Amino acid sequence: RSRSQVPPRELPATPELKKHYDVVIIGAGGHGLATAYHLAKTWNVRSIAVLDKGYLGGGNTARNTAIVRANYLTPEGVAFYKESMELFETLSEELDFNVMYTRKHHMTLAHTDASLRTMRWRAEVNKHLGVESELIDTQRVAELEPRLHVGRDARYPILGALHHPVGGTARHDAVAWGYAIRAAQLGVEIHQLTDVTGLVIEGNRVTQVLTRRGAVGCGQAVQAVAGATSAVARMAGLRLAIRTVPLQACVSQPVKPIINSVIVSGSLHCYIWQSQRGELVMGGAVDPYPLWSTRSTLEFKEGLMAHILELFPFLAEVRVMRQWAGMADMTPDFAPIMGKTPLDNYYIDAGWGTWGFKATPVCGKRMAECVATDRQPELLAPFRHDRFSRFDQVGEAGAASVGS
Ligand code: PYC
Repeated sequence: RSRSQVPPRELPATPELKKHYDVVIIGAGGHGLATAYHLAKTWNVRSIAVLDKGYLGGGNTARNTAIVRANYLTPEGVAFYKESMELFETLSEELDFNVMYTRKHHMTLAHTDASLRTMRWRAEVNKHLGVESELIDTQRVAELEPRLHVGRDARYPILGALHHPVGGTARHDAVAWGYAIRAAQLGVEIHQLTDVTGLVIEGNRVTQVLTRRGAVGCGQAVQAVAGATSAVARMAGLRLAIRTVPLQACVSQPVKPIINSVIVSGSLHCYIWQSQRGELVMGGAVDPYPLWSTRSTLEFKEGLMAHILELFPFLAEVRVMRQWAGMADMTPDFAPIMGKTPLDNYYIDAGWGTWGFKATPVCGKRMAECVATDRQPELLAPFRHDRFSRFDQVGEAGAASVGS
């Protein structure tokens, strides 16, 4: 196609903040932007403002490690992430913006009989719901990832793995920018550096969103602020079953292609994959204490590397280039909190712990449906905020990668 046909890749200039919008979305991360895009595109809502205290895609969207997969444990979780993976497959075409979605073999290693059992369980649930997953033995693991140390002399020898051949990665910033640019072209206003300081509630409705740039009236409001969920929910008078803890990660200096797949070890609390630039992307479990901080620690790096080197001893000379942390809003059942709330016109997209990025497309699509129809979509029904008081939890802990 000719240069004049290339769609815009920049955000249009931001207009003045208006006094009222049909929908105000708090949080210009991937989820908020995807919701705005689908509200505008699918449901023809054109008066939408997305507000963010920082810059777009600058919170947890910028801090995750870009892995996408659907190999969850519960039927509810698998169905949800399956739809997200399907949307990822065509997202670059949908947005006419290259989100660098790349399929990679995803292997969750089992080092104990107990984890082999969980992997088999996940594989069976996955297959039943049409998600490609299977339990494989050590020899097959070695064929797929020849440089992985699979010897019996390892401290925790690898007994097998849950193999998810359709897992992958996508460029997290590109996902946020793609949704933002296309939403803005449809008339969505994205107001960065616009902290929300309070909500005015009249009757059972949020009527105004207070920002440091003034009050904004709203027909409906959505919060999608991973990491700050509890603070914003409190403005709406909601107390959620969420505990916020840092989740750290790091990348190495770039090296030539040496690792093909995404490798996760729940027992060793680590995961690793290699980016298109050659950097090794690595992370571990959440920090063992609640904290609102995105600082990263030496303790994390030392602990993580000890485990990474058990899997790939030859990486000992590779240098870590940078490290960081995001804020993980952990729920007791390791599943999100989504959809309608006790307020008539307030909707929530939260509880993203260590599993939020891969849900971005499905959240956008289904949260937009929820807001536009004012009904909880079937796919989101299991994730209602009040499931904890109804003893109806989703129980996804066995599939939360290394999140616990
Ligand atoms: O759920 O795949 C995952 C994941 C990897 C790192 C953090 N979460």
